[in-house]
Amino acid sequence: MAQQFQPGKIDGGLNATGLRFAIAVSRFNSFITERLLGGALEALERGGASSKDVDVVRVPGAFELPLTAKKLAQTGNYDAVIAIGCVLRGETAHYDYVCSETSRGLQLAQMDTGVPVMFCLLTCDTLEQAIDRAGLKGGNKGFEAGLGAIEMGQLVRKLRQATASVKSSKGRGR
Ligand code: INI
Repeated sequence: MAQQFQPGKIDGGLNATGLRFAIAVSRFNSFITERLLGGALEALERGGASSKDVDVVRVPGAFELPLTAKKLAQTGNYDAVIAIGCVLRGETAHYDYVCSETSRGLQLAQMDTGVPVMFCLLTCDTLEQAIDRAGLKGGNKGFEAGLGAIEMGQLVRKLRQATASVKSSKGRGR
């Protein structure tokens, strides 16, 4: 019985050929963010993306990532946007404001535009924690974000095609 039950499957896969990407990178804590950028670029290249289909935009700090990601998504030129930043806890509440507004803004950017925005924002208590996640013990979160951008870029393309074909079949029925 279970063998007969075969639901339809829509997934993105990890082939970046023909997809276009924008990467917004914060200059704040660039020691970390440049390593995350390297990881993201490696994932896109390994996936088969062409360098002419990838644009890198630098911004002052994490707080500037949401507006930049939204503007990039609104151009209609990209299948996915990757936002890269690193916030390190200091002695004041500044960290909390930057973390919460950046994450909220990045989610809004993808929900408002329908373009996937990868959340590659390290929010760490110490520099050591950040280093671990930028290519050491914890892997490279930029690489993971690159893979996520490929999968979501492909998935959204497929979902768009599925929506278009449902609309056109409804149109024929009228
Ligand atoms: N920006 C960061 O990307 N990381 C930080 O750790 C950080 N801290 O700690 O202050 C930070 N602040 C700058 C902020 O993102 C804005 O660029 C700035 O406030 C100007 O709007």
